[in-house]
Amino acid sequence: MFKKVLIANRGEIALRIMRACRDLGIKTVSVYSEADRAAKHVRLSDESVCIGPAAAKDSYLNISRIVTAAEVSGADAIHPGYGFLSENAEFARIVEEHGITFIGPSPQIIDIMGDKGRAKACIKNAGVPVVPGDNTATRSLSDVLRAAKVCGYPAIIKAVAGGGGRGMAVVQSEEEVRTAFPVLQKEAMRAFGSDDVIVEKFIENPRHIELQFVADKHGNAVCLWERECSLQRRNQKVFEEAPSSALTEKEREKIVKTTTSALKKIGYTNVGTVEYLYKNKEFYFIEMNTRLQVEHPVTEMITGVDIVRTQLMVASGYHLEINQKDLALNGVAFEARINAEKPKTFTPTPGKITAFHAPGGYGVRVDTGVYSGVDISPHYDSMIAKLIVHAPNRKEAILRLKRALSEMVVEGRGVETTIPLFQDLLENKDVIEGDYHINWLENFLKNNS
Ligand code: MV4
Repeated sequence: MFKKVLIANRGEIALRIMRACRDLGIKTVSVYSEADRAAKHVRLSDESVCIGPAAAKDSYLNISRIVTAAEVSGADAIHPGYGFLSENAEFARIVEEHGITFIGPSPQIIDIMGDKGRAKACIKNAGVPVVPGDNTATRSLSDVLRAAKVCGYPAIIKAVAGGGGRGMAVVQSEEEVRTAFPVLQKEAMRAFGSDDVIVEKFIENPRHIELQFVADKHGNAVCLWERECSLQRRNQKVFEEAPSSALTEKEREKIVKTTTSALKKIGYTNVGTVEYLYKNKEFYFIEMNTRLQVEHPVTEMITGVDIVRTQLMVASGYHLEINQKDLALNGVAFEARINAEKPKTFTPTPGKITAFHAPGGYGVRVDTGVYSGVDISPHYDSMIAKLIVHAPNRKEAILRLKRALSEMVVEGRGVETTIPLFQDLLENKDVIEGDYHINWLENFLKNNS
């Protein structure tokens, strides 16, 4: 097992990783920007290294500064968390070249899964259902027109290097392809350095269901069931639940089996998430995330598996301690992302938190780096806390989440939060019944603005 781990992240996820390390007797090194000098993850780590000014490009995204911090502190592994460099294959490669373990999949897998065309071809080849369309990357208009004709309109053109909803265009006709494609190419080249695209059949109003899995270095892989992530706004997840209320036992068993055998075939190691669109009882692979995700706690609550502890164990060579047939699926968990944003427009409202009281009680978990007196910086995401609840069934989980939200106090000069949004959502019939899809929240916000 590692002796000292450097956590190349900040906020709640840095604390989450630090706690898993300390529970295993591993020393921790935190890194921080000048804006995070008073952050909680700095206070709770055994050592800390200032890696630069507030701007992420000069701190949390700066590969040489983070690797240097690992070298001078003598860390034998680096955990990237999520966001920042967590899916940067070059970072993973440089870390490994310095004889430090990158806690995550191999750089090769990160490279493949970071390219939508290669990821789709690889996973399809391993037996996973994908969206109909041509996976061959192209930058030629005639190829795009031909591929759209084959899969039929509406189609969606996706930049292979795109992600998180950027670099996509839905087209209803050949004329729209001719207009949209050159614009998408220019945006993709500027944003991602590649204008290669793939074309797929556009799936209208699907659910977004993702499967969490863990894999060791000895060929074992276990799927920790699914998460329903359809309540999103502009590709930002807002509210997640596990398991999905839309799946039957049989459907769950089938997609878990298909996904797990594919992961073993491609030799995946550490943790990851396979993202599917789900419509009319069909699953369609869209992306694989080669990192720990924000919403991992809902999976931990229903399985009892500490996913970060598992990451540390398998990264240092241990065999998985769990197997699929014994894996629990207990109850229902929800995660509400409490952000420093206006509840109706999601406009960030950074500022100093002058009062913070987290809810508690049975089945309530709050993952946060916030405390009274800390500044929510405009340089980073506006997350205040992840409020997670767990209960024997969905009805009681909703009641518990409503109760926890009513206890939560977040005050600050000019600071608003998304708490009222969740209180409204939990009164809505569709949400109470779990009857929604990826466009539901945007429609709700439009109708309730
Ligand atoms: C799609 C799709 C519909 N049909 N692909 C959004 C970003 C990336 N995760 C892929 N995305 C989509 N791909 C086909 N063929 C709809 C989306 C999509 C979406 C997917 C999941 C969750 C939220 C979304 C919001 C907008 C679009």
